[in-house]
Parts: sequence; C-alpha cells; structure tokens
Amino acid sequence: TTGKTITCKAAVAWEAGKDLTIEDVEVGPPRAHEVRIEIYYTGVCHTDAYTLSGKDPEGAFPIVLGHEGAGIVESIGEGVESVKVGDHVVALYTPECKECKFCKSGKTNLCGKIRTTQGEGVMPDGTSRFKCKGKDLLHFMGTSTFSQFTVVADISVVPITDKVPMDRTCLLGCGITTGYGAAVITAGHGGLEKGSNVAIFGAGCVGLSVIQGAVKNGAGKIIVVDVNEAKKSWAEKFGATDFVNPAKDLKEGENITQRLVEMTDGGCDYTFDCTGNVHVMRSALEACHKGWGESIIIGVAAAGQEISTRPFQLVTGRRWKGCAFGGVKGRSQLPDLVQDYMDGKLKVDEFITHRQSLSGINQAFQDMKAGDCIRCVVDM
Ligand code: NAD
Ligand code: AHE
Ligand code: ZN
Repeated sequence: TTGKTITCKAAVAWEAGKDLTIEDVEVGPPRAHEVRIEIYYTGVCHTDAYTLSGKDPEGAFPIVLGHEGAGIVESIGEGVESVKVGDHVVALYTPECKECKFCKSGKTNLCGKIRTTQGEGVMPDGTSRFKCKGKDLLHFMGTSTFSQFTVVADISVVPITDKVPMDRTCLLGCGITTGYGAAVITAGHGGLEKGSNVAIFGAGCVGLSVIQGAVKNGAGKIIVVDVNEAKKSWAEKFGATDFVNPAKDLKEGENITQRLVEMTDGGCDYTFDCTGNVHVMRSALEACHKGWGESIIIGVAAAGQEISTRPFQLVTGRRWKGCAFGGVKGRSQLPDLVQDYMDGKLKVDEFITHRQSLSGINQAFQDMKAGDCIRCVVDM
C-alpha cells in the first residue's frame, strides 16, 4: 500500500508529565529514503520517561515517544535499498549513514547525518509523518515506536533475521545493546581486557547487560553496586562476582569508593554508571585505579545536572568517557548481537519481567518505576 496514509493506534504524549493517551493517528507514506514500519513490540526505557517528564531539553510536545521497537517493513520510499517490504527490522535511534564524518572516523558510533532534525522531532526533510486531530505530532529519537506504524529514515533501521521473535529483538533496540556494547566496544580500546576488575553502578536492564559484556570479555571481579537489595540475585544470575548495597553494606565512616578501592587492590580497571545519578558518576570515576582506570557514563541525567570531581583525579590517570547505544553501529553490528542471542551467548528473554498491551502503556511506565521491573514489553 505504498503511497497511502494509514490510520492506526498510537500512544500520544500531548504534554509533559501527563499520561499518554491512545489515539487514532494518521501515518503518512514514506518519502524518499524513508521506511514505514509496522511495529509489533516495543520496550519502554527510562529515557522515554525522562523525556515525558519534561526534563529533557530536547523534549517537545505533542510527540509519539518510544525508541526500543521491532517490526516489519510495510512500505519503502524512493531510493531505499537497505531494506525491503516484509523485512523484520529493529529501529535505530543511533542511525548509521556510513558516509558522514562521524561514520567514517572509525572512532564513534554517533552519526551526524540527521541528528539535527532528529532532535527537533521531524523527519530529515523537516516535516512530520504523524497527524492526530488535524495537528502534526513530533517524532522521537528518529523512531517513535509507540505507534502501530511509524516512519523512519532508511539509515535508522536495520534488517535482522525473522527467526527471533520480535518481543525479544525489540530489546536490542536500546537497553541490552547499550550495556553490552559499553563493555565490549566502548571500554578500553574496543572492549575491556580479560582479567579486568569492573564495577557496575545500577543493575537495571543496562547494568545487567554490562555484566553480560564483562563476562564475555573475561573480566576478573564484576562488582555490582545497587541500593535495591532485590538486585543482588539479578546481578548474580547474570554473572556478577560481588554485590554491594551502599545503603546497607558499608562500615561506619566508609564510602562506596573506598570499599571498591579496597576490594580491587587500588581501584577498578573499569567502572560504569548505569543510574543517571551525577553523584554516583563521581563515585564511579573515583573508584577507578590510579594511572589507567576508566569510567564510562551511560546513565542520562536531567537538564541542569552536572558532574564534578577534583581535576587531580584525571591528572593522576583516571579517565572519564561515555557512550550512546553502547558504541554499537546499528546497521553494521546489530545482526551480530542477534546472532549471539541465537547462539545462546547473549541473554535477552530474562529481561522481560512485565508485559502490557498498547492500551496498558501507562501501566508500563508505572511498572518501570516499581523496582521489580527490568523491562516491560508492550504488544502493539
Ligand atoms: P533502571 O532504573 O532499570 O536501573 C537503574 C538501577 O540503578 C536500579 O536498579 C536502581 O536501583 C539503581 N540505582 C539508583 N540509584 C542508585 C544509587 N544511588 N546507587 C546505586 N544504584 C542505584 O534503568 P535502566 O533502564 O537500566 O537505565 C539506566 C540509565 O541508563 C538510565 O538513566 C537511562 O536513561 C540510561 N540509558 C542510557 C542509554 C545510552 O545510550 N547512554 C541507553 C539506555 C538507557
Ligand atoms: N536529549 C537528551 C539526551 C538524551 C541522551 O543522551 N540520549 C542518548 C540515548 S538514551 C537511550 O535510552 C543518546 O543517544 N545520546 C546521544 C545523542 O546524540 O542524543 C538531553 O539531555 O539533551
Ligand atoms: Zn533507551
């Protein structure tokens, strides 16, 4: 049905801080170098809640949120060669054009081609494909997966095998890939080295996935730090060697940094912030080994929040870095992660603790805040 507008259901965020409402939306046909996808499943990530809260400086309304989705290509615009109708795909909020300065640098997975319009909530030609009640709706992170049909740039989608159910592959669209990639791609020079001592702050979907990457690369100690005691068994299940709850396990006068330094004979080789808390980020940096320890920021902090430490921490060889989507180049590398899942080398099923239908999507946001939820998958 190329060329026709489709009317379908979508969860619309009309304003910051309000529940989403399920609406009939019109989804325009894909234009040149665009792809229309029927979304089957989407995860809900904290970044969706962050933007909905109104704390994201790039957040604008009304908008169709969602960036962790999988579906099937329904139609393609002129000039699209990378996918065809019927392909099973994962939407990519970190696109990969393979020709911009970023893509060609060999130094980053960030792509510059459409970042400006993506941040403005429009397609690369500056217009929206979503209409509701006569108004244009904004796109989100170039993906907008909280709609039964969405339109994305052809560089923002990767075809994958149809052998893995889409309620699993959707989770590779953000959380799992982000944590796993941070350990096997971003850390060090293309992944953390065998024997490295690692500390991971925050054992949500992202932190648990960092554990998986650390295990894959043969880390030594894998210490998980979380204030939620229920995360201890989760961390162990994924391969953590130690668990510290700073709210309960520290000695009188001891802080988490001191504890980690003591546990690792002078500091960790790699630490990861998977909380988005700027105070945690400081502890994570300062728990790094003098001379070479590296701290990777993954968590997203609200507008106005800033990180700080004594410059001496960096002068003495600790390094601060960060990554989006784990440093993974989606079109080139996501199929390998799907293969790892098929080979039993990457856990995905275990992350699905909750499920909702599209009409229950607000409950999915509630579930996410509840502490016993790793990921809620929404059946569109
Ligand atoms: P989550 O809420 O499921 O997990 C966070 C964990 O941190 C929870 O278990 C919580 O108990 C723990 N925590 C909170 N405060 C803590 C503290 N002071 N000390 C120790 N542990 C603490 O979240 P998630 O889905 O795993 O995402 C983690 C963060 O990563 C979020 O900020 C999210 O927005 C961000 N994120 C970033 C990217 C990226 O590309 N950079 C991608 C996905 C998610
Ligand atoms: N718009 C926010 C930044 C949010 C952010 O950092 N997003 C990450 C992905 S989080 C996925 O759950 C990201 O991709 N960052 C790189 C980029 O180019 O946006 C703000 O604070 O302005
Ligand atoms: Zn996300």
